[in-house]
Amino acid sequence: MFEADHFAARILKEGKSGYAGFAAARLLQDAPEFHQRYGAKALAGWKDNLAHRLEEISVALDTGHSEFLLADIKWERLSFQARQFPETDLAKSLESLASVLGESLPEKAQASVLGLLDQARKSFETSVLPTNSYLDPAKPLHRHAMKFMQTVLDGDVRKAVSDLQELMTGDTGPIDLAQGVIVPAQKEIGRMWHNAEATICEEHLVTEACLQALIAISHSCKAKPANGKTVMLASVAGNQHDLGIRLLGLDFQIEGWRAINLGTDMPAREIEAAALKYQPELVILSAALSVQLPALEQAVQGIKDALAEKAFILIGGQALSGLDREAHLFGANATGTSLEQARDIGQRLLAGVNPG
Ligand code: B12
Repeated sequence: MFEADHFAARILKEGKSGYAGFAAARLLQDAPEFHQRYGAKALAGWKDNLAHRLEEISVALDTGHSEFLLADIKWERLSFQARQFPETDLAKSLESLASVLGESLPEKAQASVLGLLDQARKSFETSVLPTNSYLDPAKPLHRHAMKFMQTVLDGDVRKAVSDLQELMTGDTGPIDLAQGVIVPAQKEIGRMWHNAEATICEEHLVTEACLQALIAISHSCKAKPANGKTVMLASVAGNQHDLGIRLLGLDFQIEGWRAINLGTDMPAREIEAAALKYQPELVILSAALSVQLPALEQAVQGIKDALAEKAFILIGGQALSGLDREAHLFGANATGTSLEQARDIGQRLLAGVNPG
């Protein structure tokens, strides 16, 4: 953690398109081989890439946390490796960015921005290795995940889903099945796509089948009688990931909660309107990437405006890992990154204990 610099964060956020355009143009001028390597869209592609990077740097400066930025760069280095593009191209792009920002940022904002970029460039000194498979053939449920993926990729989604439903017995409940089979299959196909071991189509097929499987078990499993409480869930604006909130929603439904799942990419004002309509006791907001943290903050504010202190606001998701000890981040009542944390808060709310 380092000292946040909100001034520099704002300048980068508002100027990202211009800075990224200049830096991409300089990059292609200094490294003409990029034209051949990245084709006709080289300039536009690198401009988008650098604009995204500036957004990440801006969030890092706002929160005082650089780990997301470094994790995202690592993620991109692995993508480059897998697709046989030189990782050094990414390092060069950061150099162009640093040189443009060094010339154009107000002096007051320079030290923190250039310091972060320097840290990012130094991260290339440590090599990165592709992630190993999430699936361990020694684990029975993982073997089912492998079979599920194979059946889907063979083109029989109905069979893949019904085979999975048959595994639901007294010992293996819907959440065990989701956590033991569906989530590992989803993570594995994501990893395979990232490592260029699966195509985009294969990734989309399995991702869709995972969602269908979760929906199918949601409708066929038993739930406790209604407990009169409502939980509302949403992935904040910009967040396209929804398996996590679907899984949390299912866990609450099984416990007898009414679960209102607003789904992905939900703007703060829509979340606010839904909060007024459904009057939830608990709101769960999810963010997957650091660049979604400003949207998360806005959504928390919107719910507080709508419901004052009436709803308990729990924020989480992968974007919060590392920040989950900051319980009241963005004005929320609690921060968490796991299903178990959300479940625990739900149980305490049901018992009339303030979990905050
Ligand atoms: C599937 C997937 C996608 C799918 C999502 C489809 C869908 N309908 O959900 C698609 C293809 C759309 C996608 C897109 C992208 N993705 Co993606 N994706 C994944 C993947 C492979 C699986 C996600 C998943 O479903 N996991 C299973 C669920 C159950 O886990 P979960 O979402 O984390 O939720 C759990 C917990 O986090 C927690 N939780 C979640 N929300 C909340 C909220 C609260 C309050 C609490 C308490 C807990 C909680 O509970 C859940 C239960 O365990 C992950 C890799 C991974 N290992 O997770 C990457 C991953 C999340 N994606 C990533 C990236 C980078 C992207 C893209 C930028 C890729 C790209 N270049 O296009 C885009 C960005 C899209 C966007 N704007 O949001 C990165 C994020 C890294 C980071 N933190 O910065 C990951 C981690 C991959 C990686 N290894 O780096 N992705």
